[in-house]
This record gives sequence, C-alpha cells and structure tokens, in this order.
Amino acid sequence: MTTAYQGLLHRYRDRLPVVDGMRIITLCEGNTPLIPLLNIPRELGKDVTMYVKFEGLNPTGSFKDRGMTMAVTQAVHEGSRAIICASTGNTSASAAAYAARAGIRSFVLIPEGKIAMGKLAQAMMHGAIVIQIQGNFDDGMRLVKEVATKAPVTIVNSINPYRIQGQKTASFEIVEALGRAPDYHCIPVGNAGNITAHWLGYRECANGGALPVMAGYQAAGAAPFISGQMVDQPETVATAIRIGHPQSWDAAWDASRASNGWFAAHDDATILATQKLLASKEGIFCEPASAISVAGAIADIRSGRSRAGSTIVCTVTGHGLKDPDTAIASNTAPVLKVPAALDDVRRASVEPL
Ligand code: AN7
Repeated sequence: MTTAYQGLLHRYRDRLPVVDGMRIITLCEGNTPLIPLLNIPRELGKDVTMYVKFEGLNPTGSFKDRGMTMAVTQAVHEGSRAIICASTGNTSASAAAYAARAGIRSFVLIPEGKIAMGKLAQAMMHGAIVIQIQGNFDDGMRLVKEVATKAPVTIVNSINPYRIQGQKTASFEIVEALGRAPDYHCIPVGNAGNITAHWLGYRECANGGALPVMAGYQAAGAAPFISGQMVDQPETVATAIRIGHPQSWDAAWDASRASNGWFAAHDDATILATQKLLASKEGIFCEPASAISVAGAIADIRSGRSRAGSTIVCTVTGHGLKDPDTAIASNTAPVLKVPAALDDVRRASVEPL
C-alpha cells in the first residue's frame, strides 16, 4: 500500500459522495499549501495574520480540480461518455484534463477572445472539443444547459452538485492546517460556486467551533452581488470572473448572510496592482481574478472592517502562468536588451537612476 498522497477522493472519502466500486478519476489534486504572508501584513502595519491558500498549485493550475475530480468520477460512475461546460477558462482546462484521464470526451464553450492563453492551450492539449462562442460566459452557460437536455452529456459546471462537494474540501484543509477556522475567509466570486462550497465545507468541519466571516470580492465591471442584480455586459481584465449571471446566486447570498459576511468590488487597476504586489513582495504569482481576494482583504484591514488580531485566509484561485499576456502587459519596467558581451551586461546591470 502506497502512503503517497492520492488526491481528495481518497483523502476525504468518508465526507464525499464516494461509493464502493467507483473508478476514481484523480490527478492527486488538493493538499495545496496555506502560505503565510510576511511582507504585505508588515507593510500594512496592522495586527493581523494573513494566509494565502494557493489553489493555483493544483494539477491544472486552479481550484477547479477539486470539484472536477468528484464530478468526473461521478459522471463515469453513471456511465456518461462525455462532459460539457461553459467556461471563462479554468473550468474548461480542468474538465479537459479529467476527461482525458477518464478516457471520455469533453466539450467546452468559451467566450471568443476572452480567455487567457494558458487556459486555451490546456483545453486544446487535453483534447477537448473547443467551441468559441461569440458571446460571454453567461451565453455559454445558457447554451450548455440547452445542449444537455438534447444530448447525452454531463454538465460539469458548478451547477453540478458534485463540483460543490469536491470544492468544499479546501475548507477542510484550512481547518486542519490552522487547527480551527480562520476569522475571515476572503474569496473571489464569479459564478459563485466556490464561496458556496467553502461555506458548506466550513459548516461540515466546524465541530461546534466558530465559523469564518465570508468576504466575497468581485471585479467592479462584473459585480452583480454588489449591485444586487444581474449584469448583462460584464467587463474586467480578470477574465476568469467576467461573469454577470452567477449560477449559485442564492447559495452565495446564504453564505454571506449566515456568516455575517459581505461582498465588495474592486476595480481592474487595484486587481492588477495587487497581483503585482503578491508577486513582487511575497513570491506568489497568481492570475488577476485570484488577486482580488487579497485586494479585498487589504482594503478591509485598512478600513478596520476586519478586526485587529484576526486571522485571515485568502483563496488564491489560479496560477499566474495561466495568463502571461496580462502579466507582461501590466508591467511597465522594460526588459533590457543588450549584445551578448560582458561589458554590455555589466552596464545594463547597474540600477537605472
Ligand atoms: C481563477 O472557469 O467560472 O465564483 O468557467 O477561474 O466559483 O465561479 C472560473 C471562475 C475565481 C470564480 N478565480 O469562482 C470558469 C469559471 C478564478 C476562476 C473564479 C474563477 P466561482
């Protein structure tokens, strides 16, 4: 018997809808590090402990793998030969990878021109049928639901309850690492599956202990939870959360209200500045959408909305390598170009005044 880590469905078998005889489709996802932030809290000058749950270190580079291992395992168990999703990129990358692993087909609907290159590359490499639609994620979601009524395919968006089951395990890991729930859990919100899953996970593992306040953050141009109504033309540099009609609307409101939490929006400039801050001050490179949890945490610490002395966990949902184009475009420092000669390299290495 191997003692190596075998993924979430083995690890949390008794707390997930895993049944005997299931062929478990896994890439050994989960078990991601809870990284303490060092420099950002010190520079804030406030008495808080901040952690990043770095979900970008999952096998396909995002938190989606947690839900996908469960959803694809269940789909295969039910005899499904194909899965389908609409996606801003990460769900499609994960679905494609787990379908490849299972030996079944995957169909992914993505908004044309609005997904990060790394994510498109993943879907293509894993052999998904990639359908770019001239519309946004919300159009894709509507189409996927229609297709699934007519064709024998399993939807693996987070409207599939097995996705939420898998994703709740992130909360289990956090509580195990801290020995209790954090005081605040800060999380990006797009389609709102992940905040829903985290709240479920915390409730299941609380054991009578305190639950965290759930703080959900949206991009200012795609912020239905802040305006209180759906957004028809969402727009943000954080393409992963360019979603105007979140599917888990009610469940996310439940999480927010029941935890005495809140939703807040941050603009694209703040998102990119925080992405850069995390990379340059902490060595953590995440994609733009992921940085919003840290942007939100910082704003709420500064304003005093988060109590002094508290422990704050920020979910960092996806890896920065997913979207190199945005990273390169948002950096103003030039990359120096010199002849391949020692003198030129030495001259270039002197800090510019
Ligand atoms: C990096 O891939 O919806 O609120 O289709 O990729 O659970 O939707 C991605 C969502 C945050 C928001 N951060 O999570 C998709 C998709 C990243 C993401 C979110 C997404 P939810």
